[in-house]
Amino acid sequence: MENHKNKSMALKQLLVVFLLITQFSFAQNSNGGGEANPDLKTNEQALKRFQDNRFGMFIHWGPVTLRGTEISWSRGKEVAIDEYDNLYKEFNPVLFNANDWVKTAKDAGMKYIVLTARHHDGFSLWDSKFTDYDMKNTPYGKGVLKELAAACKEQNIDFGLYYTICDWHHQDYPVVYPDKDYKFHIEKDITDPATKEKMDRYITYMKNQLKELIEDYNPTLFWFDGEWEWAWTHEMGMDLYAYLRGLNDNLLINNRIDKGREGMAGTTKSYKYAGDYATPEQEIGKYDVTNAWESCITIANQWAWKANDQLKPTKQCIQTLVQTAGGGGNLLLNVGPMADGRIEQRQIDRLKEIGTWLDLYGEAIYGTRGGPFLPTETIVSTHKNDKIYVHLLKNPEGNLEVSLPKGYKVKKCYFLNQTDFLTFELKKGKLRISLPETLPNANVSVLVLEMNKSTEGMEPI
Ligand code: JFZ
Repeated sequence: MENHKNKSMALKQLLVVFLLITQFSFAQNSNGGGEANPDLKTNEQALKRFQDNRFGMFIHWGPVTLRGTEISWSRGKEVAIDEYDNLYKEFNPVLFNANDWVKTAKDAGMKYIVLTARHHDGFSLWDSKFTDYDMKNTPYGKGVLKELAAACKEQNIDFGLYYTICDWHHQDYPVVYPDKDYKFHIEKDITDPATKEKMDRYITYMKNQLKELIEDYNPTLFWFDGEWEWAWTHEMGMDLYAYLRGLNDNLLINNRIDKGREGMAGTTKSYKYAGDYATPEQEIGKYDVTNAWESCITIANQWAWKANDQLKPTKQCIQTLVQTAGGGGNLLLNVGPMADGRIEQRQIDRLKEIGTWLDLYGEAIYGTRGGPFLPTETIVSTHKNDKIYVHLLKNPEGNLEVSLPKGYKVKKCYFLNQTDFLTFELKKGKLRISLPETLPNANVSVLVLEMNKSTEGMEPI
């Protein structure tokens, strides 16, 4: 009897622990300002718009494209520091045309762009009042953000800015990188008064620049980066988040503003950290339909432009897009424009091919959420209203079998953009669809399952 009682007590305790864990994982990325700002939640409207967009263009660009080496990371490596830091004196992208960039994104089916306003090399792509190391002081003579923001507005594309926390060029930023003495790898003490004083000045510089960006170009989101160095703390991250939302409450801010990111997987460690969405890098995020996330992936190998950089095949790009959507996330596909200001024709062509697929199948991507079927090697799924979209990554050859959650029935089944209905049978909760030998689309074909009721809140299966 006593034993039995203990057992049920233990079970109850387990249940409590389980509930606490699931509660926290629900709260995770919608935590907005982190533990220091419990009332500052993610702007849900901004988040919904972002998630509905599903597909965006990342743009890494700057004077380094004159050399074709990687942005910031080649400074002091392939390109000597002194040479790198003077490249801007030759940077003259006379063929830059904001409307062309935005049209390229639009033709690819992208709904937003995120441009590196400032990367770790510290160069500002706009005319900034707070530094001379900016576009104004290039032979080009002016910033590029004003035109880009206007082009986005005109073509109905959301305008986001990447901004790095670490700046290896700024005199007040206390981390030296690359560092011949390997000091980069030694944990330094940010509470050391002299270091703290420098960092405080640097934070003021960042806040000034960010305020300038908000006031002059009105971005919808900030994509922070460079948070991993020792000079940046959890407290600074939460403080900066609150500062920005104070300037514009509609802003969406990624999780790299704080210290909560778990490596390249990009998930947020816990609800304590600030940030509105997670940022897996160069990989497709894990299935997560509770916490918002966005994978950033390069169309070739380098973030910044490189001559003859090998492009990913069209099929891989499209499959990456459906895999992110099917996993519950966005895809931010990166392109690197050239030093003359144009996006390479090869990249434009590749993007156009993705856009052609989206012209046909966009219904199964935009405004959808991931699931309910968990991703496999053969399928991923998205859903919206009373429809489930099954994206075929390869030909299952013959029949496709999936389990349906209780209470759901399939009314009709057909390929998106095809009029013929497919035959299917339902046995013991298992749906079996007979497929033709050849699928309608060589990249990804999409099946539509019209259900008996709304798919919202459907459990993953
Ligand atoms: C970061 C940037 O450094 C990179 O240039 C690009 O902008 C990407 C989107 O984000 O990626 C990183 C960050 C840290 C390391 C490598 C890549 N690291 O610590 O080795």
